[in-house]
Amino acid sequence: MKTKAAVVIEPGKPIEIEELTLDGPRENEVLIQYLYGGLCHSDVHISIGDTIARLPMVLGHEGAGVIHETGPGVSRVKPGDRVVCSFTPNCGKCKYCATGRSSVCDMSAPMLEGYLPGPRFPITGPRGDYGAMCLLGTFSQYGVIHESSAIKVDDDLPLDKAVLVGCGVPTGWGAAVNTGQVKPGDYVVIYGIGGIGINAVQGAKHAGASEIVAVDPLANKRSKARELGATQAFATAREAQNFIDHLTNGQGADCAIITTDLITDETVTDAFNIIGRCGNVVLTALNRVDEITIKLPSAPMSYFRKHLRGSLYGDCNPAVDIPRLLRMYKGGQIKLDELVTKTYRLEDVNQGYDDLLNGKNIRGVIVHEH
Ligand code: CXF
Ligand code: ZN
Repeated sequence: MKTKAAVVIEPGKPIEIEELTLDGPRENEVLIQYLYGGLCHSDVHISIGDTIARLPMVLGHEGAGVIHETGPGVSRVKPGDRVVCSFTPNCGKCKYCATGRSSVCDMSAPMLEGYLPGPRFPITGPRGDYGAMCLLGTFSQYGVIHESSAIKVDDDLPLDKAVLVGCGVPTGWGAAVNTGQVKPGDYVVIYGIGGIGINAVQGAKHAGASEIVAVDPLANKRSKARELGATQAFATAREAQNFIDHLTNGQGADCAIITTDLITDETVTDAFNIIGRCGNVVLTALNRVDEITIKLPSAPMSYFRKHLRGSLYGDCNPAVDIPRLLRMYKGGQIKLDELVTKTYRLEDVNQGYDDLLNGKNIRGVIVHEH
């Protein structure tokens, strides 16, 4: 069948809309009609060239839609099911899935090459085989994905909001709750209030933090952070450091979460200095894999038992945590409606990313036309 999709052909060039050909679902694969795709920063990293991926690639790793067809052997979903996509498949059998760490499932290794197990590329077009971001490619009207990338959700959920639980919400929420191990009464500092940082605010609030300090140079981001649970919001790391020093009598924060688009060694140093003994610094940003972004003195790590922790998908297990977060949304324990700043047509994907890069959006969402 044919599908219209947003594709990165060459880094540094605008994202292009192309009509591509989609093969039918094979063993353990499903055909999904995407209804919504979230504009997460990780996709634009590829089009800019900050992240090296196999090209051409259909972008989009936050998606929600309806299952249209299932291949042989599929048991997790059936035609007609409404699903939110997980940006990592979870095979359930590898060492990591079997030990509750399915965000790093073996099957997710080719996220940036974008092929299904095989290797197999169900999307083809004028430039040959097309990869699909995170084995999804949600900036396409249709996709063929592994059944474990599709998480069935309740029929009454608004998918235009639930789509954000595919990446941004668990990545931020889990960075505080899981990776940062925030506890009731803790002092937490969050650097960068975008699609991830705002959900780290929500996670820290959920975990019962007493003080949630948001750091972002943009006033609109600081005000959104306050709206969703930040107790303080500063434009600079220096102001946050002064506040925490004063508040804790120099003892430092319990957790610092870095959710800026790209990490600089300056921000890592700020975060390292703001935490106290046994504190956690959580890193979610995605720089180029070979770039050195951490320059720290090691002795204070030992003396003061400080931890630096990398976090992927907020260390969540998507198959259980996507439904969990959606239950919490229904129960009013986590906000989604307030996260969406603007919706876009697929053809306006470059505008959506310009708005993101210019700091206008907390979250933008593509609404597919069918
Ligand atoms: C990323 C993780 C690395 C591959 C692309 C998606 N996660 C969040 O945006
Ligand atoms: Zn993402």
